[in-house]
Amino acid sequence: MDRTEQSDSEAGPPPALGVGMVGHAFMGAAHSQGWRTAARVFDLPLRPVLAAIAGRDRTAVHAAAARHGWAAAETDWRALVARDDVQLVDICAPGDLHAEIAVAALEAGKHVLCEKPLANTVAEAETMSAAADRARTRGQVAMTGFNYRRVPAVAHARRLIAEGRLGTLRHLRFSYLQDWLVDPAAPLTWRLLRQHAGSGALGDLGAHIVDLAQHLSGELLTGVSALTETFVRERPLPHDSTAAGGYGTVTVDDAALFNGRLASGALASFEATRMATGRKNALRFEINGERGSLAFDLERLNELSFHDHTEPAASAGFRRILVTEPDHPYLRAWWPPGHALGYEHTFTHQARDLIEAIAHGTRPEPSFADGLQVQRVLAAVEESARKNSVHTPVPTQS
Ligand code: SOE
Repeated sequence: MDRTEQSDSEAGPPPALGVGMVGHAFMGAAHSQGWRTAARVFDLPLRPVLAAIAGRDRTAVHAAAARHGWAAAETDWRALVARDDVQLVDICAPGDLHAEIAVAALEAGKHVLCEKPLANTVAEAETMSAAADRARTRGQVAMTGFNYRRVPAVAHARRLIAEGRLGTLRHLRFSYLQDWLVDPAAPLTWRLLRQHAGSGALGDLGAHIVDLAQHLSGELLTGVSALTETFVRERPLPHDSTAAGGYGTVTVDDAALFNGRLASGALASFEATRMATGRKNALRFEINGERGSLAFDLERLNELSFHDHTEPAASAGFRRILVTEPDHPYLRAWWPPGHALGYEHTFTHQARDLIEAIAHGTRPEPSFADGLQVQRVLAAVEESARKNSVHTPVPTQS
C-alpha cells in the first residue's frame, strides 16, 4: 500500500476537504465510491469528507445519502453549493445543468469536478472554461470527469507513447460500443433528449474517445467528417412520466461515425454507438506508429497489447502486458501483481488526482479547457453530419 511508516495518530490526519455531490444515479454512485476509497488507498494531502449530496427527489436523495455514505442530503443544488462544509462540488447531474451549477460553484469559491461531456453546447463549455480560468487566479481548480484516462492500462499507453515507443503516430482507431438501446421498447429517458443530454451516443460515448485520442497522442483534432443516425425515432415514455403509456420522439443520435486528422497529420477514426448488440462497454483503441502499435479494450481493462516494430520480425508481434505491476500507473497503492482492478477504480484515481491538484495548486487534467476542446469536436461532428459528411474544421482558440 502507498502508506508511510508514520501512523495517522503520530502525524495527525490530513486536513479535510468537504465534498458536495449533485446527482445520485449511476455516475453519482460511481463518484461516491471514488470519494470513499481514495484516502484509504492513497496517501493524500487532503482527506475527502462526503459532506452532502443533492437531488430533487427527497426520498431518493436521502436513500442515496444513506447508501453511499453522505452525511447530509439537500433537495436544491444551490443549498449544497452554499454550504460552508463543502469546498468541492462534484457535478453528476444531466448535461443541461452542468454550466449553471459549475459557474455558480466556481463563483462561490468552490473547486469543481464535472462529469463529461463538459456541457451540452460549445457556448456553455466556453462560459464554464472562462469561469474556471477566473477561479484559477483565486487558487481554485476545475476538472472534467473523463475517468477512462485513469484506467492504469490507458495511463501506461500514454506513458509509452510519450516515451516515443511508437515513434511518429500514423493511425488512431477508436470505437466505443454499447448495446443498451437496441431494444425499441427501452424508455425515452433524459439521455435520449437533446435538451437534457445535448447529444446521444456522440456526447455520451464519443466524448470519451475523442478525449482519449487527444490525450494519448498529445495532439488536437483539426477537423472531422461525420455521419450520425437515429435508428429508433420514437420510444415509450418512462413509467414515472406524467404521460406514461404514450410515445415520445428521440431527439439525439443513436450512433456517430467520424474521421479526423490530428495536428501532426495522423489519421483518426471514431465510432460511438449504443446499438452494437453484444457489446456492453467496449471502448477500444488501436494506435499505430512508425516504431510500434498499442491496442486496448475496456472489457479487458487490465491488459494492454503492444507490438514493438523495432524487434526482429521473426520474434516481433503483439504481446499482452498485464498492467498490474507496481511500476504501472496507480498500481503501487493497490494489490500484488495479477490482482486485477475494475471500472470503479478509475473514480478512485480521479478523486486522488484531483485532490493532489487542489493541494499543490496545479492545473488538473483534464481541465475545463480540455473539456471545451472535446465539445468543439462534438459540435464539428454534428455540423459535418448535418452537411452529409462535409469536412468541418475544429476551432482551437482558447
Ligand atoms: C452510459 O452510456 C455510460 O454510463 C456513460 O454515460 C459513461 O460515461 C460511460 O463511462 C459508461 O456508459
